[in-house]
Amino acid sequence: MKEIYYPSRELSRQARIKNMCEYNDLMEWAKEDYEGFWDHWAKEKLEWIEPYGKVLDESNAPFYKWFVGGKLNITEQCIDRHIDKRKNKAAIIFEGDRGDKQIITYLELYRNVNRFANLLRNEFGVKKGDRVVLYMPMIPEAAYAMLACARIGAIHSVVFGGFSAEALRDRIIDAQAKVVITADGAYRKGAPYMLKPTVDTALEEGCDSVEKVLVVQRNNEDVVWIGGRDYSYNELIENQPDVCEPEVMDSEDPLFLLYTSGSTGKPKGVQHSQAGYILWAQMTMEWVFDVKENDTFWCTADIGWITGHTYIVYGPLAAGATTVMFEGVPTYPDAGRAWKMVEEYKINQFYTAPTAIRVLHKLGEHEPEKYDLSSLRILGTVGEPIDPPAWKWYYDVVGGGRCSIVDTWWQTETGGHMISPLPGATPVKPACATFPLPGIMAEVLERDGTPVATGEQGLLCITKPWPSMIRTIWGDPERFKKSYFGDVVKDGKAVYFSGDGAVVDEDGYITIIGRVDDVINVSGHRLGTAEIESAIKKHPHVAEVAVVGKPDPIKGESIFAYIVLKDDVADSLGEEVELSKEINDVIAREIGNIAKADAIVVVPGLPKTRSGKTMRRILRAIAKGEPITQDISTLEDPSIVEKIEEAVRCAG
Ligand code: 6R9
Repeated sequence: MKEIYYPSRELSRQARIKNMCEYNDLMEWAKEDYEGFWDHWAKEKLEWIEPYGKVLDESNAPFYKWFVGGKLNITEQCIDRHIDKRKNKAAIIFEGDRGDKQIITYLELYRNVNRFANLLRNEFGVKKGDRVVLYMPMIPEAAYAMLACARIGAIHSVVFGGFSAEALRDRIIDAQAKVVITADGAYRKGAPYMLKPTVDTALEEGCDSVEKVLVVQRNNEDVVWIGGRDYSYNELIENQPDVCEPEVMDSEDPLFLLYTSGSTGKPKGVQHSQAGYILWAQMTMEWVFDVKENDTFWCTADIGWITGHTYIVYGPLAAGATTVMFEGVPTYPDAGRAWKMVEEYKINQFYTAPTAIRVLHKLGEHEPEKYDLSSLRILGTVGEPIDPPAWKWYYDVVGGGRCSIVDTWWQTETGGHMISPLPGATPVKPACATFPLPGIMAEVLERDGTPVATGEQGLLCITKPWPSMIRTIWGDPERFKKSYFGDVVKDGKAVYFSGDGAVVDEDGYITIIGRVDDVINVSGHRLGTAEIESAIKKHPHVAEVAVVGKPDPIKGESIFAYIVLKDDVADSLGEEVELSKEINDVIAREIGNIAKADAIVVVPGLPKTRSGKTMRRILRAIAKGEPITQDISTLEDPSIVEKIEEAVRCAG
């Protein structure tokens, strides 16, 4: 039996959902009248240009449509509607790596976004439906660029700045982007780093769709300019008018693509649409973070991930809150940086990943005590399972035992939170995501759709469509169906399977175990084993490779690669250290530094079944140093297991 932490009376009193009775009522309402439930919120929360006719169209499942026929522009939801009441309120507080600061009011945000939108529309000819790739640092212009695209109906696709030129190129080509927006570079740990050269390399091959590159000058380091292709944002923005007519968008028009890793093949362009996404982004800000008029909200994610999309840009702005954007890292110049910022800006909600919590804990266990963190009310965690010690430290030391912790489970595909405690209502068990949010039908099932037995691990599914869900995979509707609706059938209907395993306890609490497919979660970053393997295969000496995740005390998981060398080199190569370095260089080139392997072990072969399938479970067990419990007699060559164990022992 785990300890239970109840929300303080103070937090419950002021929260929108104040207790479990209110939660149950909302859930009952959604169960009894699903469409009525969502109809209510869509009418209450969203600014419509034209009303929708139908709440949910399930006729072409799983290609669900929400708020069918409605017209809106979500930048009006995020900006215009706040101008009357909040024009002088801070929309974005920006803190640069080196401590430089900028406050952008809602009125300034309005102007900056409108001017940016005019630039794209008038100077670059970007139209509704065109794709614009962003390869940006964490600066306000990144948020302006996303919103400017939304203003004119262009589909943005943000690529995380840590991805390599090859990875960027793949995404540009898949999206057939017309424009790339980047910066010369930015600052990290006190020093400039560069982005534009990576864009230049990406565009060297196969990116014929790209007509123009817009460069924000952030660090003013020298970059190469290609005439007729590259333009300076800082120069072009000067002459743009302050007002840009918003494009009238259909509820279901695509808003953005965000590439994420799956268990097979190349990253997939997760496509989100307008109305449903913004509705849930705003509602979760209100329900899960209980954001209030004078709150200052800080999510430490990068805008290159879904967390940055929904909880730095769209959610906080739709809710009319003040959102903090930070260019640097929370450990520079020291482990107190984040806490110093909390004190200075009187942050009320702080949202980060377990990896960051573990690093900050390790580097500065008592560091939070040096700062006044009394403004904090709600602490959030996301991206990977949190372990009880990290949870406890977050609760006791960062939150001073006063704050609610919301362990939010969700995914790129879900658009916003799915399972999370409600800060004023849910009695929390440490390191447990607790219950689905009102309106979200999350269940832990067996493959045949029956609920899993209490305490047993099952498949985490969402059994009814929800407004902010993925609409399709860009350009590959079949893959969309197969990836998400191909595994679990409930009552004769294919339901959304997340790829995660979970357990339900005797009180109905859901604990997320982690991915049960071939996706690895390193520091909260999702990486496909297939993707890393195909990168490693580009090394000329590699014949075969299998990659697995190994539990890591800080990063959650680390990457462990088993390599089989080609026959002609196998004997002559003695230097594994050199080879490891070369292989990691290949990974860095093909994907980015975040996908580098922590261990690379040369083995004589892989454990394969007679049908040729690699038994990853065996490889995972060996990486962990665990005894092999599964039956290996069905392997093509059972003796290989011992040889692999031996190779790992020698390498270790
Ligand atoms: C938002 C985001 C999604 C995967 C997801 C799961 C893991 C996210 C979690 C969590 C345990 C949580 N995950 N939140 N695991 N507890 N609170 O991270 O999206 O990058 O698509 O990753 O992250 O494995 O399937 P994304």
